[in-house]
Amino acid sequence: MRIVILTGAGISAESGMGTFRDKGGLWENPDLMKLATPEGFAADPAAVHAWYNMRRAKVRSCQPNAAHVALAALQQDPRAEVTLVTQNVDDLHERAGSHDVIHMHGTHLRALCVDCGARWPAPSQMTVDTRCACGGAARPDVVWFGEVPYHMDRVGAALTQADLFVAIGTSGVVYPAAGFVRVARQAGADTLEINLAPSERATEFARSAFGPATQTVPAWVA
Ligand code: BJW
Ligand code: ZN
Repeated sequence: MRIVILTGAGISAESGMGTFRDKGGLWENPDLMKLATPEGFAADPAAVHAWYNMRRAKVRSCQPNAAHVALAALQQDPRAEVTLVTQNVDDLHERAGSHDVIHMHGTHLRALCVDCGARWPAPSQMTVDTRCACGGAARPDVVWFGEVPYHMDRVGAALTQADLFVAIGTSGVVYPAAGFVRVARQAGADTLEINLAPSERATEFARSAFGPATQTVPAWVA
């Protein structure tokens, strides 16, 4: 069975990573248009670096949870052909043992040169003085609003061949990920939403399971 799994901030919530849009989320309703856009970075790179430095430090102190571990186990099941796509920029799937994770919104563990496009492991603290070998300024290698998410060809191909599409812990408000359920359904796949509570996209899924990911994901995989 070909399964495409899309994860969002909710899968890492119980590891202690904040979500973006939940009440009481760790980032306390960050102004994403100032922190997660190329325009916001151009206007105040120090503020953007400070936000990512804080989150980079946070993820280093967090551990993968039972939901990440269950998905890594599913990838080992010879009956399942899993494509694991995450919107998260943390590395908790990898640390739980997953391989070939498609990071469609990049990773804050890597730096990207704004001039030449070179990539290298991000230092724990990036500043406006962090420079590429070419002299260009460094930014986190993440995908901001208005930029094109990574690996969309591979994700699109997997979605059109999927037997099952599962979205876990994502609010379904950010495109193109929010449109994946529709693509999968049109390709004839079964669709399952796993979330704490029904998301914006809830009515577009054939099936759902609501509750904390550390309980619902292992229960689904079992
Ligand atoms: C739990 C839980 C627990 C809690 N257990 N669950 C109309 C149509 C199409 C596009 C657009 C449009 N209007 C505007 C656009 C463009 C824009 C967009 O979508 N804007 C919307 C706001 C409307 N999109 C873009 O610009 C994207 N690029 C693009 O479209 O390019 C064009 C193109 C596409 C494809 C091919 C060719 C061209 C880029 C979007 C980049 C988003 N970047 C960010 C920052 C990344 C770096 C970083 O992390 O800092 O990505 S923003 C932020 O939102 C981050 C996340 O990945 C993303 C999604 O958030 P997520 O994961 O869903 O988190 P939350 O907090 O929203 O939800 C948490 C969920 O967890 C909730 O549902 C909870 O219930 C649940 N939960 N605890 C289970 N314990
Ligand atoms: Zn460079």
